[in-house]
Amino acid sequence: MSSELPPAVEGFPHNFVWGVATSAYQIEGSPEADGKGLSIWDAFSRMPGNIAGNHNGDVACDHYRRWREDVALMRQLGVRAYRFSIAWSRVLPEGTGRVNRRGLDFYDELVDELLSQNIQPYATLYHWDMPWALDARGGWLNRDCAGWFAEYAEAAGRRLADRVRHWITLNEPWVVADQGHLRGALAPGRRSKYDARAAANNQLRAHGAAVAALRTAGPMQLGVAVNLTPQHPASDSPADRNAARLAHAYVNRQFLDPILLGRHPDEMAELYGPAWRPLDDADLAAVRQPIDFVGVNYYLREVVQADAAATPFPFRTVKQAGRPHTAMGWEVYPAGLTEILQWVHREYGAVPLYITENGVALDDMEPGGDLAADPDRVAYLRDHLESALAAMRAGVDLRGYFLWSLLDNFEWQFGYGKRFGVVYVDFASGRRTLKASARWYRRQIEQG
Ligand code: IFM
Repeated sequence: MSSELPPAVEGFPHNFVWGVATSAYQIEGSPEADGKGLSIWDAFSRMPGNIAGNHNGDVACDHYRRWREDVALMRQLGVRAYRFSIAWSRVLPEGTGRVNRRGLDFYDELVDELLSQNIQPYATLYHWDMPWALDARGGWLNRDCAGWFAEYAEAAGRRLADRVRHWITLNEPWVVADQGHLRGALAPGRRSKYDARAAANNQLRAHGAAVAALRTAGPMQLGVAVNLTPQHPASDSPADRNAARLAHAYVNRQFLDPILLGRHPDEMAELYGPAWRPLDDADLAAVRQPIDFVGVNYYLREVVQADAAATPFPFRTVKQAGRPHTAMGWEVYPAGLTEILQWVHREYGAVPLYITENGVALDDMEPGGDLAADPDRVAYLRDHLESALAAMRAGVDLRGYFLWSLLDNFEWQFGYGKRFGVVYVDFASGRRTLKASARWYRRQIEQG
């Protein structure tokens, strides 16, 4: 461990869960290996123009073949937990019906290897890669998808729940609804408020159905991972404050209110207008299953300004000139993590929380540069851990932190151009190199 690394953030409890996170499509590659069915991401990324550089996840980090090496890297980092996602179409190539034993074998062996290295597996069931066969049946627009998802959850649980104690149903359902069904930036590339609403409702129903299905598979901790982003008004004007209230309901409350409180935020009707379709009471009751934790994915804050002419909503975000931004164009705003954790704690009661994602894409890994030097990432991580600690000191029941991400990987519509990893990946050769942030994170885990 080199001594020039900044010190760890001290004060976390000894049982705090230190982890790293990834997702299937972003790292695995091998889209058709061992009987896997294609997913909407295989289809979407093969359509020219959808992804920067026309990249796709066919190889990605080649994790499907190099996973032992990746577990060894985790071991080197000293992490105690690994959050990964299961590719639905490896388990059920057609999305429902026939279970593909070889697809499950992959995760089965991964879990065994993790446990043998003393790393607890945290499995996410859905990180955006719906089986393509189900898209042909309407995907998230089809009410039946709650049943499809429960069937998949049950199949995964049957095989893995004896060893996987922590399960996350959906990752960032807001992104799926907004970016995948309203703005068309992500798979399946739909662009309609009606579709976005249906996708939101049916994901909520799928979450409830999967929780109910998994509860029967054995004792386990079940949760959901949501992206939360503080929405601050650009000014004190009533119009901007109202815009920030609407944006907050849209981004932060749209999924948590139904899941934890069994109701929709009042603002939804105003936001969706004629496309507004609430779930009925029976559906809301099924969505509001008791869960054991909420996962918070935190990256940035947004500053919101009223704009009556803007579509699809009457507000827009305003870039904060002079403030630091990441390679994604996201404002670096560590205090927002304390704010949002405290907000969840206040708003929804004492539900245990995990930070299921936090990390940063930087441009300092360009060819010719020092692959291993990423001081800005270390600073970002330190500042956000300080913020997490501040929330805990203020009474938030925060149980763990999963750094996004273990590896540089396929960053969706941006292809391989945005590097979030604490491990550098040379995508031509697959070679992995630890960045300074990886060495620092090891120190953090040891001393923090
Ligand atoms: O890479 C993504 C991840 O898949 C979901 N949360 C945000 C990350 C960074 O954009």
